[in-house]
Amino acid sequence: MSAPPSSDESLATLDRELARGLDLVARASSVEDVEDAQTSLFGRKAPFAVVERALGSLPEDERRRVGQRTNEVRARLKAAITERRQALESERETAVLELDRIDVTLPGRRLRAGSLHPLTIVQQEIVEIFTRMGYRVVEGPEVEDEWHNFDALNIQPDHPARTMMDTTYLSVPGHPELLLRAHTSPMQIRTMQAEPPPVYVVVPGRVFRNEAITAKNMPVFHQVEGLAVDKGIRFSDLKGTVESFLRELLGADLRVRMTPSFFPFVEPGAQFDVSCFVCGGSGCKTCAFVGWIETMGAGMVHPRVLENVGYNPERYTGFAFGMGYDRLAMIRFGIPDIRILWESDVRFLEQFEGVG
Ligand code: FA5
Repeated sequence: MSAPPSSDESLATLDRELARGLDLVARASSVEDVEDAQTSLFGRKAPFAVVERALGSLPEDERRRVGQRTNEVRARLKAAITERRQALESERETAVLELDRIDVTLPGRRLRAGSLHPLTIVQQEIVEIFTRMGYRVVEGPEVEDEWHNFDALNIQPDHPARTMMDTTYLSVPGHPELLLRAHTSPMQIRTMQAEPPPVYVVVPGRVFRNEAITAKNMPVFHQVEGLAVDKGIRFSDLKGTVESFLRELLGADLRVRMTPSFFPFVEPGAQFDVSCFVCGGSGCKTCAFVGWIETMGAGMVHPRVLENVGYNPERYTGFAFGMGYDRLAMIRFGIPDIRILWESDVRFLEQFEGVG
């Protein structure tokens, strides 16, 4: 250990430390800098501590002189440290306040609202129109069995309709009959099985067919099924319901056409077409030059279907319809190609902001 400093050495050290300390504190640009300066000045190994520790070994009068000076220097340095710390703390507070300042006079920032997808908009519109007419909304499974998708709907195993709806079967061990539903009509069966008549329901949902993609066809598309079974329901009820629905959805000036069609689960069966939204009926590429666009299949529920679910066809009659609403969305918004609905192109989707 080196010898303790003499009183002259100690006084010199105190002067040096005072100058060094004042300089350090003045240059501190953060509260952390001030704390570092404090440690450097008053830490256990700092020159100041050495001087303090040496006081005891000085003769009486020198000790008083050096001790007095030590107190003065400590007091000045501590005062400088406190002052600088306070100044920096209040600077920091001002900066934070400035950063958080809310200028209530600035105009608000507009929140960018997204848009509903045109398919969602049309589905909601369809459902809303039928709900107003007193129909309930139900949904059903996308994975179906052959009985609900075909047999119960009077589509026999060798019936051409079974291949017309080119169906995707699932390979689930022990369940050879499982498939992705090819239409929403199985929900006719499930609804009637679950409750007694009268029944008024619409069923929106996704359906699947093994089909080539074209401007009007997708292997995955959307249908809304409708079913009304009650006492005394007639074909004219079907016609009136569908016509007023189509006019409400697509416009009052639209021409609606009903032509005969065949589906094994209805008798008689029909198809509803609307005048082409592009050419107005004179014929163009969109309507394949016929002037009309097919919107849905429909008809009176086949008595055998009613029997299949335990309804008495002598007492109850009903109608059903099934519309592809991808195509209805195309008509509703003038979309020339079904594939656009699946591309998620933001420039296309942005056009629907505020609609629906
Ligand atoms: C059916 O699916 C019957 N279940 C409809 C029905 C219900 C008839 C109740 C009678 C009573 P269809 O296969 O025609 O029928 O399809 C109905 C609608 O789905 C068509 O009018 C069409 O708008 C739409 N559609 C059919 N295939 C496609 C496809 N690949 N892509 C887009 N839409 C399609």
